[in-house]
Amino acid sequence: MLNELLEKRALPPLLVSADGTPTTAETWEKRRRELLSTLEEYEYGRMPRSVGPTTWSEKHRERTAGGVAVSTVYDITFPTPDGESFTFPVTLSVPDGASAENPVPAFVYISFGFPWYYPMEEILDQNVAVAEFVMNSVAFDGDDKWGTLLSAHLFPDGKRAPDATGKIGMWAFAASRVLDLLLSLDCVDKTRVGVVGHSRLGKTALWAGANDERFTHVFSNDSGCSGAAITRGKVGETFPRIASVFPYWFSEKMQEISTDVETSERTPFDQHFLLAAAAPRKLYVASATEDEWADPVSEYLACRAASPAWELLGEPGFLAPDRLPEGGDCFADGKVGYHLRIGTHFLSRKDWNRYIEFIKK
Ligand code: GTR
Repeated sequence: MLNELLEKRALPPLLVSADGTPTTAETWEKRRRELLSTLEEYEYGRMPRSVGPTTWSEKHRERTAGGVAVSTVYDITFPTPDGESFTFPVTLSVPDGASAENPVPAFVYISFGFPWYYPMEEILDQNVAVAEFVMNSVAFDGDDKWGTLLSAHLFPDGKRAPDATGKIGMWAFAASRVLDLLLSLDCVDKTRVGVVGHSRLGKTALWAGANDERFTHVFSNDSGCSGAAITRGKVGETFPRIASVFPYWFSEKMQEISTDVETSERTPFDQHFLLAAAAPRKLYVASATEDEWADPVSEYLACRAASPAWELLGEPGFLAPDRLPEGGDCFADGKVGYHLRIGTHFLSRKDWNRYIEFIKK
């Protein structure tokens, strides 16, 4: 059934190189680079490049979550291409008992700053650490004419080249700078370091995880259009709509392929490229039954369409039955996990609990 549904979507082939040669396990890394470069070219823009090492300084430390954890606020600083540097805050919360002898899994949580998406005590109680940073402290989520925060350092003259990064790429780049910090800490289990985000920040988590292979786990919560959902045949939000309402999330060039739905469905890529770029690491996609704007069916089908990348490498990809998901379903036995939560567009404790289960597996 799923193969028939996917055939109707007529997706561009995942495992055939631009020059027409079929991808093998040996050429996967080359193909992965191609997938990333196609996504950069048409959708998110070129990822910012590191021009020097990330540094950090501790600003504040306190016991949190009723005394079961310690939260530390760091200022993270990295050099920028204009010869200056950029600094943003991150709050790292580590459960008591985490140490070099007893390292814990950790999430880089790209956040809106809304407390209702972050049931901190419940998460920390499960013995995982979270490093939260807020999108608006890195790149303003709106049309700032590229004049504020990180944008001002990447585009000092206020002009953005057509293939340059949008805000999603800037937030994703910042997630990697937070990862620089996490990887320096003995109390973090380096084999379990995930990136997680909801909605526009779920798209961001996917893009961060696709680019930075040091993330061992990638979590997309209700990311929908230009996130986990296949674009061809998608219901709810479309490329023309998202590109006109949120042009600053993407590259300038994305406008060219988003003039109308037909054009956006004739591109040489679809979102299964984004999911597959996480292979052979672990990927998790979550949807919610009432989130039609994101389109749970298209998110689910994308997992199925990306799965051959894992299979090519001899890994179990997406292990799910040959049917569409029902509310409450969770398929997380392979390296690609998925669940369909009953409810609306939200990052809930139920989502977090599944992610924690998956990262601990
Ligand atoms: C919506 C947007 C979605 C999604 C969401 C969010 O307005 O259309 O793509 O990202 O915002 O981030 O909450």
